[in-house]
Amino acid sequence: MNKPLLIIGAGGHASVLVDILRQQKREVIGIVSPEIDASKEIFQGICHYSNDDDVLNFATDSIMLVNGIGSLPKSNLRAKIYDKFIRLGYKFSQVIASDVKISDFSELSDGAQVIHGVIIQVGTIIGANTIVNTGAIIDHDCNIGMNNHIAPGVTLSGQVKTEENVHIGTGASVIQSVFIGKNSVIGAGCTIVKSVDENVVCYPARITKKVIK
Ligand code: JB2
Repeated sequence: MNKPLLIIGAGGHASVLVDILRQQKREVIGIVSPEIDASKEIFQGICHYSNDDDVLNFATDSIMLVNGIGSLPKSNLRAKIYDKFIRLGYKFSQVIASDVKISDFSELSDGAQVIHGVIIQVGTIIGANTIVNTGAIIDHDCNIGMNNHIAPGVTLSGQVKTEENVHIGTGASVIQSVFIGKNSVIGAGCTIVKSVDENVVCYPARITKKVIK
C-alpha cells in the first residue's frame, strides 16, 4: 500500500521529487524544512513543517519519508537525515520516475531515487538513499553503494563498484570494472579509467598553460 509521504527538504532536489510524485498521484502530505521557497509553484498547497522534530508527530507506520535533501560534494546532510530517521523507526520511500528503464533483474534498495530518463541494466544493485539523477546510464552488474549521488548524465560501464558516500559529478564517465572507494568525489566531466581509492577527489583534465601567443 502507498502510504502518505512527508518530504524532507524544500530545495531544488525536493522540487524534482515532488514533481515526479505528483505526476504519479502519490499523496504528499507535507514538506519538512526550515524554510520553503514560496515562489516555487510545485510546493504550493502542501503543508509546511519547519522543524525536523515535527516528523515525530506522525506514527512511524502511518507515513513514509522521502529524502528531498540533495547531494553536493562535502555535504553529508542527506546521509545524516536518512540515518537519523531510520534510527527512529521511519522508512524512506523509493522515488522512481515513470520514464526510466530499469531491468527486472536489478535491485533498488530502500530510499533509492531514480530520476527521469535513467537506464539501469541487468544485474545492477543501487544502494540505500542513493540518487541516480536525470539521464544517467548504469550498465550491467554495477554495485552502487549507499548515499551515492550519480549526477545527471553520468555513464557507468558494466561492473563498476562504488562504496558509500561516493559523488560522481555531472557528465562523468567510468569505464568497466572500476572500483571507487568510499567518500570519493569524481568531478564533473571526468573520464575514469582506473580504480580510485577512498577519500580521493578526481578533477577533470584541465588546460592551464597558455601555449599560443
Ligand atoms: O536540517 C535540515 C535542513 N538543512 C537544510 N532539515 C531539513 N528538513 N531541511 C534542511 N535543509 C533544506 O534543504 C533547506 O532549507 C533547503 O530547502 C534544502 C536544500 O536545498 P538546495 O536547493 O540548497 O539543495 P538541494 O539539496 O535540493 O539540491 C542539491 O542537490 C541536487 C541533487 C543541489 O546541488 C542541486 O543542484 C542538485 N540537483
